Amino acid sequence: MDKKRPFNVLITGASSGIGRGCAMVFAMAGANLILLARRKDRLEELAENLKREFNTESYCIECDVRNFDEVSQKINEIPENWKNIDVLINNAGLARGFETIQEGLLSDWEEMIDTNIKGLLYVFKAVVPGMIERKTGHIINIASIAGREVYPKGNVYCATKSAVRSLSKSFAIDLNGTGIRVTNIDPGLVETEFAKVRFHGDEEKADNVYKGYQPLLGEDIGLVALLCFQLPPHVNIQDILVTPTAQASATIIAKDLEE
Ligand code: NDP
Ligand code: 8X3
Repeated sequence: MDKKRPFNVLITGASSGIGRGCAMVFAMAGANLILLARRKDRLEELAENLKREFNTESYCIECDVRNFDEVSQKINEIPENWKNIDVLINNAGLARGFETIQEGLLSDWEEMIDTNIKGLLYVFKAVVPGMIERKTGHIINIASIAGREVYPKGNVYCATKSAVRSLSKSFAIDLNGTGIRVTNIDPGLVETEFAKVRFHGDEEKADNVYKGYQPLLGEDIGLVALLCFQLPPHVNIQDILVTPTAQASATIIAKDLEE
């Protein structure tokens, strides 16, 4: 694409962590941002900061991706000058609970399946027809190393991320010939609010996940996403695994926990 033309990037889950990091990196690259999450106050604060720092224009959408009618209505309401979405970063998601499968809570399973799989599909359904019509666009799905490797107590979360990985491949196959690029990014450990959400707000347990090594930051995933987007239009990175240097696999992490 002509990099001088302002480009529009829709980021789901932009109120925190990886989504926020993507917003910062794409703002630095000159994007107009469509920021979507449930916590609109956070989106507006981010938009203000990005306006001040990079003169970025943002359009904030308060939306729960689990509700298709809401997703569809809010995306339809995007003003005309924002409607041509060049990049969709499907990032909103969560792990909830960390129990063996036999001890898991039905409500946690439903929340993960509804957000990580159905929510991603709902946003896809609302955004992608425009890309098909314009014969251009880039869909970047944030899956996880957890979609490649199942680890103890990862069960339903791993299954949802495996589904995202599988959907990324389906998007690529079924959209082949439309001019749309599809990239699946599988991050390893990224220090965000992810662990706090997984442990139902237990800060101590959450902090321990990121102790003793340098985890990735949300912005690191933003940089990877931007790199994929900025390659020439005939080049597509389909699938990428990004880990901290200290992480070799989902469960092998070199930690220095000595005081
Ligand atoms: P955070 O908890 O920091 O951010 C999650 C984001 O998702 C928030 O902006 C949240 O916004 C949004 N979100 C959650 N549920 C909904 C919903 N129902 N509707 C709309 N937005 C929602 O975690 P991360 O940044 O780490 O997670 C982002 C993605 O990255 C997730 O898909 C996660 O699975 C994936 N990931 C994370 C890794 C990590 O180690 N942190 C590694 C690999 C993948 P709000 O609450 O305001 O709605
Ligand atoms: C988040 C990373 O390893 O906690 O997807 O599953 S992990």
